[in-house]
Amino acid sequence: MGKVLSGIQPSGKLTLGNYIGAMRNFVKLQDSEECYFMVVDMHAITVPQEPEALREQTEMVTALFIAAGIDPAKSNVFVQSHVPAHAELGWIMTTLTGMGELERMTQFKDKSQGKESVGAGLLVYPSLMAADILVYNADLVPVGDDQKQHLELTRDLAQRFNSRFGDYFTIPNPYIPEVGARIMSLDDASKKMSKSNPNPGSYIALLDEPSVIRKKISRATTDSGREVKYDPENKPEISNLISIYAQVSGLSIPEIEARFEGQGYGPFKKELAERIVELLEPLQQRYYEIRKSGEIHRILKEGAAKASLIANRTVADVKERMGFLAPR
Ligand code: AQP
Repeated sequence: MGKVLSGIQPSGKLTLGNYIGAMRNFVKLQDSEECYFMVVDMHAITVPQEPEALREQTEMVTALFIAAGIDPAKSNVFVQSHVPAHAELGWIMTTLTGMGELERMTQFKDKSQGKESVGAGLLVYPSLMAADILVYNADLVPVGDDQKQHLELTRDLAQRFNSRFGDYFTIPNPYIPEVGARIMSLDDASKKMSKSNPNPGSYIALLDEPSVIRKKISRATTDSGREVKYDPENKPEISNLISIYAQVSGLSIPEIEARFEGQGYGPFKKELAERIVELLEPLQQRYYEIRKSGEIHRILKEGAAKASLIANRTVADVKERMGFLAPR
């Protein structure tokens, strides 16, 4: 049984991209692996957050984990800041990371672009992410395509530590879906669907009501022409919608093309909206039941207690290897 670790930031309303790219795989892995799934609130504060919204979104993401099928009896579900070992190992990893490595990160470049002032946390975020993974000696990290570069850094840092201080860390591997690893925005297929996009029309939130989903899909940008044909290079907008259709229906791309041959974008979009509604309605129902049950805090407390046992041991081992004087 391998160890699996992943997290999602409570930095907005979770999107269909988060679900298809990451959460769905969390559920798949929990039957065969030892899993750690966390709400990464310390990553969320690398951009400004409203305190009340951060608290609410942290509960919301936890409840969505459970509603999506993560079973707290099988997986450890917790909040990153409830296990302080993440921050401690995060600092240690920062000291092993080169500035050039951080400045090269595409996500840092995208998120800092055009901003007058950028917090240092946004730059060092990948070192904390490395700590999140290494603190459990995880073998596998289910993430979307956008996190691949951060995972490569994690592997480099693990190897760097091992060569300086002796073999200790497992070198983790990404677990990225073959299709659906990068769902694009509904208003611009050159950008990935993102929960912090200020335009809510650019994403489907997992908690969007059916009428909102229908409206967002009907307004989604399409390319010129009317043929439902998968051609990401020349028709990126409709290709993105076709790939979402494939993800939510389980049909293959040729099957979808054949189904809508000669029908144009209208009927395709209508059916796509219905497929998304069908997928999300039961998830939403479970979400509201979980929120009402008041179970969230108990689940998080138990998850953090179990995670802390392993994480604290790792930090103690790392400090010993690095030469920190232990308190007596
Ligand atoms: N559009 C996407 N397609 C496929 N996978 C995606 N993920 C995010 N967007 C897509 C995957 O979801 C997980 C959670 O990501 P995160 O919350 O840690 O931050 P992120 O990758 O930066 O996701 P967002 O939605 O874009 O958040 P904001 O807007 O706050 O930055 C990751 O596994 C990610 O790959």
